[in-house]
Amino acid sequence: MVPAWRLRAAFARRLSDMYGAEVPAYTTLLEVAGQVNDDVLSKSGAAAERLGSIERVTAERHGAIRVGTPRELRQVARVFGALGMEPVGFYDLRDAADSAVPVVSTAFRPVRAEELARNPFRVFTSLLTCDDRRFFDADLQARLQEFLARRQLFPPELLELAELGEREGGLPEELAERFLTLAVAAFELSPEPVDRAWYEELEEVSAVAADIGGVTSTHINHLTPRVLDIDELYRRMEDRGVAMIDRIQGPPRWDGPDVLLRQTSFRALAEPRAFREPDGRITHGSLRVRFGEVEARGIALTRAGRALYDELITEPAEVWAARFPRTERELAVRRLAFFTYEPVAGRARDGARPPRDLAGLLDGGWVTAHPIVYEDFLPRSAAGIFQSNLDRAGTRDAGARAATAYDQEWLAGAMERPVHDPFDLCAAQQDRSLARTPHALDPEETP
Ligand code: OOG
Ligand code: NI
Repeated sequence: MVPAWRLRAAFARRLSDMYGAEVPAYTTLLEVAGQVNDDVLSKSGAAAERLGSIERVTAERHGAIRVGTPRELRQVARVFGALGMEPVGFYDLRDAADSAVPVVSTAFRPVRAEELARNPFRVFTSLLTCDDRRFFDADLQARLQEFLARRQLFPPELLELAELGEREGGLPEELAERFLTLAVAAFELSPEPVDRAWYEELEEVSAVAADIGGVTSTHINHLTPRVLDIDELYRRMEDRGVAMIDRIQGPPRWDGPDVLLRQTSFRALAEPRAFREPDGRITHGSLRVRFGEVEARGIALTRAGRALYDELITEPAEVWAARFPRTERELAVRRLAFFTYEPVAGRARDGARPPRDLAGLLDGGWVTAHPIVYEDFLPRSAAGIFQSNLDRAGTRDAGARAATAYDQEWLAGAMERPVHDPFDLCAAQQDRSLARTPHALDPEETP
């Protein structure tokens, strides 16, 4: 039996090999990321591994895919389910960008700490909002939905294997091989000619809509490695002549703790594609859709920490430096970030009584705090990544609305499975660690 986590690790590896063969610039990115990580590790030693072992960080990737219908989303959830990846979080990108990005999204990923440590592969997954009148009029919506209803992204054999794998928590060796082959193939760029007129009609509205609903298959849109120093990586990519987008998204560079997520990308590259012209001829052209992205991860913030982040991120960097906590201790004591807490063995030997507040326990050496890594995404960065890779802004009718009220509950219903709340997952992990600590905190001290 091949357990889900081994399927996940193998899937991530094979997807990476496939994507490297399709997008050579991705291989350059991996090379530079590997060099930066080696350098940070030899310079900083153990500190470099505070937010994950170098094995985890080296293998770590996130992918992005985009689908057209709730049915396709339900199917993709089943494929990821067999890989031990569950939907976490709800992101509405429709208002987060100036360009037309008519999607709502979630991220599929492992949720338990042991599973994340084995392989944290995650996929940012977006669903086209076909019934949003700001983007699609009734006629276009009808034709789009008809087109999407006719296509099949995942062969029935893949879905059956996925169902079996999810039910059993893994697959027997032979079926595992078949499942992985079919799953990787489902995310490959299809050689099927693109209907030029249809693609261009959708592109007028939104390049994202064309990428999703203008073709008969889905594909991995980017695959993102994790790097330990993203500013250094940015410099080295530019030195190699790769034009990066003009900034790193997320928290500013500073000498305090890394929090949440910093990301940057290079522009989409023109890839050769076949087209079917209106007169039926097949021609060869190119599309600029897929790009390269890289990220650095930091500590997960609590709701209060996130509110502070959202407030300060719109301010100049000096305001951030003046107001955001500069140490992990302050993040912990002010309950702005998530940690697991571990009692220090032997500390009670001299008979002293432990204090009952977190600051006292930390400062007196009774417990140590280990940061919980942020495993999710940031809507503003995600929208920025979408937008920076679009040639055209598309169109949007500001007065109109969607027929469906898209939210986390709607998404869960569409997938027929619960969507986890990222804050709740971290809080539960922190609480479990505190419950194992023999030091009782005052009730009002409980994080
Ligand atoms: C997804 C963009 C969002 C991220 O890392 O924030 C994303 C897409 O382009 O489909 O991947
Ligand atoms: Ni991404």
